Amino acid sequence: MLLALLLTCATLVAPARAGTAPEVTYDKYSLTVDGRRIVLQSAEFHYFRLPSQELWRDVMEKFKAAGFNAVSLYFSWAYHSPAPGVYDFSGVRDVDRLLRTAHEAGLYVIARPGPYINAESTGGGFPAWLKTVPGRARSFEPGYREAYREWLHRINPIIARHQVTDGGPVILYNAENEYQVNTDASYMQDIQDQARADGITVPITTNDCCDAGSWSSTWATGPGAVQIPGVDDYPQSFECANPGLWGPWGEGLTEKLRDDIPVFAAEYQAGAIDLGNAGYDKCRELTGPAFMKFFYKNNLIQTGATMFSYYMGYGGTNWGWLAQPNDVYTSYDYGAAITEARRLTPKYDEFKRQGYFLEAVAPIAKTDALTPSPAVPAGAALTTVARANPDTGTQFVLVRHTDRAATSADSATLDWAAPDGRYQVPVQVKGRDAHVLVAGYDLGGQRLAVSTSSIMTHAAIGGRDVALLYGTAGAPGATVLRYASQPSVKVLEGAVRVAYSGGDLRLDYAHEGLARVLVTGGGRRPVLLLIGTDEEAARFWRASTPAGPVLVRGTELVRSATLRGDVVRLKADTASGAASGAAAAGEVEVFAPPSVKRVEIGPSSGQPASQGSGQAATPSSGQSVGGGDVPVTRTASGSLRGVTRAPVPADLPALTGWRAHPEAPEAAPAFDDSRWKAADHTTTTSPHPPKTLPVLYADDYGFHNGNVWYRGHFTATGTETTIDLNAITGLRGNYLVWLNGRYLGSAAGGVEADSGDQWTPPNPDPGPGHFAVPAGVLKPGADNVLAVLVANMGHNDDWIADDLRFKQPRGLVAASVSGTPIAWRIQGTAGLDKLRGPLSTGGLYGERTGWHLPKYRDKSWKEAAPSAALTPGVTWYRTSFELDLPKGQDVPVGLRFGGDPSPAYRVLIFLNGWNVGQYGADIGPQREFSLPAGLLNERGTNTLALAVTAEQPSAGPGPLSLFTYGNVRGGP
Ligand code: IPT
Repeated sequence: MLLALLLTCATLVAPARAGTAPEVTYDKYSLTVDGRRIVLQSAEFHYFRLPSQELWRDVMEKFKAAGFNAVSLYFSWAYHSPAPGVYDFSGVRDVDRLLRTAHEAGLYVIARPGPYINAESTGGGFPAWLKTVPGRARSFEPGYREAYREWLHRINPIIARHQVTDGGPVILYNAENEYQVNTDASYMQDIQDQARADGITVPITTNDCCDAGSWSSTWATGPGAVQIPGVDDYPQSFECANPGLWGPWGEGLTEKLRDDIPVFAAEYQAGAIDLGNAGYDKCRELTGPAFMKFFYKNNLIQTGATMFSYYMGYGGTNWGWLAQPNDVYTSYDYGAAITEARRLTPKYDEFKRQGYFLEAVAPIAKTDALTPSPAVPAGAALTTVARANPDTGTQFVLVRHTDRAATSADSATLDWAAPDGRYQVPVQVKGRDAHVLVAGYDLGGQRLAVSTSSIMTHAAIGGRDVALLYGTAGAPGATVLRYASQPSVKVLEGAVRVAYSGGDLRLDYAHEGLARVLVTGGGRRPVLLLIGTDEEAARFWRASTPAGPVLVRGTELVRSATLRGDVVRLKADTASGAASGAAAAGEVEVFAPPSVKRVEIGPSSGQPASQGSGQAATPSSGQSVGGGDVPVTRTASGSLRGVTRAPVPADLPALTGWRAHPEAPEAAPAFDDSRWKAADHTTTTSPHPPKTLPVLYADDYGFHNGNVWYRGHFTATGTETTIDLNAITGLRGNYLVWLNGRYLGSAAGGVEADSGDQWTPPNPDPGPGHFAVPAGVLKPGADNVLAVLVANMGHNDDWIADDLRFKQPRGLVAASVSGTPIAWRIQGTAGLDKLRGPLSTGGLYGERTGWHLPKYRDKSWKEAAPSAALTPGVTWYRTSFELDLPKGQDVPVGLRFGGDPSPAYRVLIFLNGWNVGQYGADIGPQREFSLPAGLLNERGTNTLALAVTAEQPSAGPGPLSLFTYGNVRGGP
């Protein structure tokens, strides 16, 4: 028995021996990677929502710079597979490069290839062709089984060759996604068996939703059980319109699912989908720093969680037809810490404060609950919760309001029985906040007895410790350090009271600005204490170099640093500097070893300069393309302080020279549709039986994305009076109808709610459109043509694994012209755009003819701006513009619609041929669209094309303009 136990422990936590491959193990406390316990601090990123490989690096470097040590990656099957057996992993779909980039950025990877991913992505990640495959999706049924195995056998080997055991970044493999409805153990087991067969050796996880008991604990040892189940938590809900909410969906404490595994917050809310069209700024507020401080710290200390993956770290864009139509529009900004345009927000600052702490203070990776926690005086409005590391004794104490929702400022003196003695120390919680305080900690060469400031980070730099502590502006703080004899203390900046007695050096202060205290002697190496407010602390960056860490105060972002000779070289982004007139704004201060005398800012010298940013400078050149030398002076703190160079302003051209062309020749009776597919199926594999024959479901004819055209030919008797149609488009979709070239009007298409589910039968009349046959339009005895343009807004997800929603048809689902037989033809996307992939291009005439592509010659089109009046149908606009954005700077550019949006039209936006979004009052609240570098030619010609579908006469969607989201010197 004992031997068995020992063996189990050995297999779970054995550190890698020298010379063997690193391995990923775990015990009840935490993951151990290559012999080192880690707190997993991961953020979610969807490469498919950022179609620009160079920008993947930017996002991941920003994650790393915030103290994340991992990135969680869904892989979207739909993004890679246009048809059964056809897969593409090139260009923006090059996931080998993605995984390499993660590795280069210094991040571990949680690989989440589904097969089902949800993610508000079309089909929940399922390719639409899967809708025509028999066998219930997300089950072990034949049909689906062959299909998902095909995907896994394509994606798994790529993931496998990037595992940590092979020198790559992948440490975990997540099977399926929130698979808690209609669960099928054989399926769940098979996903894991396929992964193992394909060479996946790292632990397998899964993310449970809602009912944390289901999959993980009930079947903990049976078929389908994974090694490390985790839980998804979204305590703030998705009600962005009401950002003052406080945990409407629970306390957000991640459950411990099994005794032998760490607590794993597999998806923890870090933003929200904008269900109510409130705009993502409101979502960012709903999930802002106050929420992060309270909920994340509670989770850390109350549950002892050591595995966190925050959803989303960066949201991105539902470009093309990537969106699942019911919950999202083009932007998937998500109110995340990093915006869609890759800008950093106050949420990023909070991630950085927490992430740096988890990274620097190693004992937090292994703790048990500790009682009693430090005492709060009776009647105080505050509560403490404590944990301690069983090996070091280090204590971690959460201080928060007793009433979770309290917004008051409350203070108390804690009576703290810490490992080094008993201390009375002041704490304050101001508004919705919480603090994690530390006692009994070997902080570098120091002994921290107790502190009521939070530790952000500390580093041994040049023979001394530099420790960064912080607290709420104005709140009192006390820090006690232990010494063998009385040290000498110099308060360099700030108001700090110093007292020494019996080995305790006690500092008392209020958090204001940034206080600096230098302590030398006392039997220890020197320490520089930097004690700031939350805001001051967030201005610091920590970067590792082979010669040890450096700390940097200021700049927008420090991506990495190198030390060579007397030079520290920062790969940093700077937004302002001396040239801006506000010298202090561009200040940079570097804490490096004393041998360092010079500061350079530019591309890192250790790696090849990235595209467009020029060659790396040599230390002696004194100039570098990305920023160059920063003149510095040495401060009393021993740091180097200077002012960075400001970025060059970026000029954007006005959008002029528009040309327009009407589309929709398909509406005209004489249009030649003889090469279109005949829509003549009489059967379908769809679980939704057809209401009229032939079956008109677009997916059944291989047309899966974007608009689809139907032309129905019938020999009129002359007595037809009504045209009765029914179409399913997904939410926000519509369809337009012409008879013999006469526009009859439009109707709204059926939506997900119409598909029914396992409890409710499908709506028999999902997207009705009834049109009277106008007098004089029919040609009795001759060929009459009914033309219908149906929007396909994307495919429903399969969250409840019932097939009915996911397999809800798109396109016409019923059609009748007073009972007269109709012969149908159908046309959607023409061919596959290999560069842009299966989700970019739909079936509009202009798309089939290449009007959206840069090379199309539009000289014959008439000059007209997109604000001109619209008639029903489709009108295209094109223009081109030249950019000459400054080199070595990161200037994200957007496109803004300036007019009042109308529900009368919808606009597809193409940048250099890439569908970058959809605009319209019915589509969502979005007015600004990101034009990501990579798709955008930052120094050269760009083409914009708009396809405007108007369902009624109206003013056009213009005027349009370009704008910048920001401008920094530096960049990825
Ligand atoms: C959970 C999904 O796992 C994830 O893919 C995404 O859809 C996210 O939520 C919401 O943005 S679903 C959970 C909220 C029930």
